[in-house]
Amino acid sequence: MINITSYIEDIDLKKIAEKIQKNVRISPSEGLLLFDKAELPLLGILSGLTRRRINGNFAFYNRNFHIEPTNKCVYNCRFCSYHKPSGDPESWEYSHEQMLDIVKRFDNKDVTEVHIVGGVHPSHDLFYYGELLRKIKQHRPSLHIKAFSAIELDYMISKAGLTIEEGLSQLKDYGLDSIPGGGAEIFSEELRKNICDEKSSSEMWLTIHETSHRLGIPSNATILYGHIETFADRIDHMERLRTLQDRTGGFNAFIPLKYKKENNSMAYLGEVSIVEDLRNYAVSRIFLDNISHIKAYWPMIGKETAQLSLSFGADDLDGTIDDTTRIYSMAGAEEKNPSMTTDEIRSLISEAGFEPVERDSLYNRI
Ligand code: V47
Ligand code: SF4
Repeated sequence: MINITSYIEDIDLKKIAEKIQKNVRISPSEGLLLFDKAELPLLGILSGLTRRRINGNFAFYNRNFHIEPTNKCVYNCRFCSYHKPSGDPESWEYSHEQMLDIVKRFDNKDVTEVHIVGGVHPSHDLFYYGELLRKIKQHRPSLHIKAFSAIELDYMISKAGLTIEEGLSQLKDYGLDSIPGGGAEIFSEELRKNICDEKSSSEMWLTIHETSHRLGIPSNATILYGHIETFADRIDHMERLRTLQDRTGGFNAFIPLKYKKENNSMAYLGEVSIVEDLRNYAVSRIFLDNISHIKAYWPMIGKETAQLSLSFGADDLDGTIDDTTRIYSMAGAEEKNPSMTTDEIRSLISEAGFEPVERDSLYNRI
């Protein structure tokens, strides 16, 4: 095997590379150094080592669709292009029947998962959403329901007058199988005050995920990057996730979400480059040594960057989607009507030199 460290001149980077080669965890300050100093090719090699150790040459995808129950939201995050106040002509709100109709459109298709995330509706509580889950499970018991960001959960559970533990355990009984990673944004309390002051705190986000893991409900984690955060803020965010994962082991995947600038009030910031996206995937893969999967969410970054990300630590492209999400197209994402056939997603992966593997929501091979 080539000793890659002999090619690295910077003494600090050389030490970090040696650690990664030996499968030794890197510290937050070493993670920061990678962000500050490591060039893209080196990050590709180092993240490739970790990626191969955890996921071999496999790249995963699933067959899924989304339901976005409403874009009405009690909050007003500065980066969000999606939410609208009640009464706005662009706002929507589906009834249970309309959402079941979306589920029924997939009756003859081999989908395995429905992803349900929307705005925080002022008048819907846990019992309203619990009934929705019950109806979906009654219609198609085998469909895995991954639903509700921690922000939606916090609101619907407190509106129902329950504790987080009671609420999550009731939702599990209604049919909740796992929780998506949204709402994490960036954990720095100072930045949260600036970009999403009203929504649940970082501490609450982490408590909800920790409680769900303890109740046997796995979840994902996200980071919103490429806005006003520093590299140190990204590392702080990942360190809080890594510490929680050491305690529970309940996170399935980490999903870096790139800030997109259309139709929101932070557009003046612009967007980071594809090089920055790839560097971010790579450092995430190396730093989060205890989260098995790094997801490149293709409707957000586009098919080509998602394909490239497989060589920078990502091992999961999420799913076929079938044109059922608007969150990113409203924020100016590459994919306006995101949809991929299984053949397309598989050849995207093979073309990049990886082996496509269809997975279920818990990353079992199908
Ligand atoms: O929390 C909102 C983000 C998230 C913008 O768990 C934006 O499998 C970029 O969490 N630019 C919701 N991002 C989506 C989400 C998600 C997506 C795919 C898969 C999974 C999963 C979870 O979308 C929000 C927020 O961080 N977001 N506005 C924007 N302008
Ligand atoms: Fe509401 Fe979520 Fe948009 Fe924030 S990001 S305004 S919580 S829909």
